[in-house]
Amino acid sequence: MCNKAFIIGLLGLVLGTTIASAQTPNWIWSKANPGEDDVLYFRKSFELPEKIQGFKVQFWGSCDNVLNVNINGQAIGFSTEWSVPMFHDISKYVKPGRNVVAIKATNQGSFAGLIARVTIDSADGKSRGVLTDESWRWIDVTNVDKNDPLNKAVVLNDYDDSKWKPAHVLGKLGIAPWGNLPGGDGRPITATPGESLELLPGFKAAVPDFPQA
Ligand SMILES: [Ca+2]
Repeated sequence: MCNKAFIIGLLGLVLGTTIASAQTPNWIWSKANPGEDDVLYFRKSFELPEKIQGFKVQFWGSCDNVLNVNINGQAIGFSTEWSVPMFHDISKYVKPGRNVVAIKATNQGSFAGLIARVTIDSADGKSRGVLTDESWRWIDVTNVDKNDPLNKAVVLNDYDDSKWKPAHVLGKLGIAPWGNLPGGDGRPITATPGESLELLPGFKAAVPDFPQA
């Protein structure tokens, strides 16, 4: 089964690489050489039009090592395993006008990075992405007590992050040591049966029978 899953994953990777293009987010952090126990907040705002009925807005993201995600001041979830990105429908958390994504990103040794994408699909079929890049801003809260009011303030929409620094871009999704991630192509993370794989012209899906281990 592992081998079959690997082959299907590989096919997905080929398709994903083709589809990615301009919607590819970046791994970001405060600097190229992270602190072993860095705790950072990142923020990014994006605008939605007055009428957002029928909009589907989704969050995808990962952090080496831990991320806690807030949308407009509401905690939507966290992940402690970078190889298993978060994927959430956040349509009910967004609103017309300015929206803010605030992420607490914690390193637990060695490499550190944060990657995220907010996909906005409007009712008329248009799609755009808010991707991690140098426009995201950060502060270092490694030495701020977890009970400090700052922790609650920085996730709120009206918090003034104008003095925060721009993120340092480590590279596009796909770089080492993380490689490609499930859902990195912007599609929902679901198991894909071999029969329903969408293939490029000239390709056929084949799942070889491997001997059982
Ligand atoms: Ca790490």
